[in-house]
Amino acid sequence: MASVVSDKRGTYVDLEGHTVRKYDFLQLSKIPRLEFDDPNVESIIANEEPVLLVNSNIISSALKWDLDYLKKNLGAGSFSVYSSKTCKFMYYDEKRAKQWPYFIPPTQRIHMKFEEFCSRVRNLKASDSRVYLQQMLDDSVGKNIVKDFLEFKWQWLTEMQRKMNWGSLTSNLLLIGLPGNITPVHYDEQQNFFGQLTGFKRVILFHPDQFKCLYPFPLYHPCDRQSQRFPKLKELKGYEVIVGPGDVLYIPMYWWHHVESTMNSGITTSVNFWFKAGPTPSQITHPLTAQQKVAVMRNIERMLGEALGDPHEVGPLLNCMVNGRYTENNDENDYGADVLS
Ligand SMILES: O=C(O)CCC(=O)C(=O)O
Repeated sequence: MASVVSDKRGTYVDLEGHTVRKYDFLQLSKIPRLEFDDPNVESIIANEEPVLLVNSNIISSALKWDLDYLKKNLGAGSFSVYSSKTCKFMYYDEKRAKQWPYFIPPTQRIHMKFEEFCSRVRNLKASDSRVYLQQMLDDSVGKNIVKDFLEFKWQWLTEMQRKMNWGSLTSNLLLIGLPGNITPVHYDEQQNFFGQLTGFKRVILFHPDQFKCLYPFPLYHPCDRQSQRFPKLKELKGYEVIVGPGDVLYIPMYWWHHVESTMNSGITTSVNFWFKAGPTPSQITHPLTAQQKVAVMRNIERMLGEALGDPHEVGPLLNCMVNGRYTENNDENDYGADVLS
């Protein structure tokens, strides 16, 4: 039986030597851990299933990216740092937030020099807001960082991109977090190779077919793609994995993921590789995959928003269309048509 500890922020258990949040109500299986050159890797990625790649050297040139090295080499630019009163750092779209007058931003984005971020991290008191640096890497970084970046295993990455028929690499997000920081469950519309550089993270993933249990915010909401409530938590079936320095986790597009920095491995540094989806296949086969169904739902919401001219009208119109016509318990044995006949 794993030992359990609690503090003001939550209850934790031991998972393979890592102290993580206790979520024992979730049914979680393990993600496969494979050598990056294992012959099964390609077919798993082609099937859009998550896999942890170990011993790959894909990001080994950046394993030295701890706070001291980054402080010396990251450059004098300004960095995006999110501040939160809790451990949770839920993403939201700042532009959309302006159109939702009652929306309370879950975090605040501030800009600071890397030196200031380091001093915030090193002097953080338990009562302070927590911080999470999340910055797209760009060409403002120092020359040693550029050198490390160029030494990533680009040949393998671009070969995978070509074989999977993905679109272009859109960005590399650098994430530097404190023990216990949580990125709550959400999905992205891009393919992701998520590389871990320092410290350990626990990643919980759910297949896109779990959409109905995760209740995402509407498309036009600032928290689009984030889960808003969990009434069906006990029905959820997911996967989990611990990622450590040098590991690369493939997070397929539309797969839900919760990411948590473990409590006992210090500062976590990660860098991801986001790729655009490939083109829609010319031949559609039925039944559609769960991923394709999520894309269809998003397109319907988008079209309605454009047709109605006001994103706030999408929900009422969808409800009006569905309620009593397509609700789950309204099958053909349950018409009750005789009431009015
Ligand atoms: O590492 C994290 O906290 C979140 C990363 C993430 O959600 C992503 O790369 O898509």
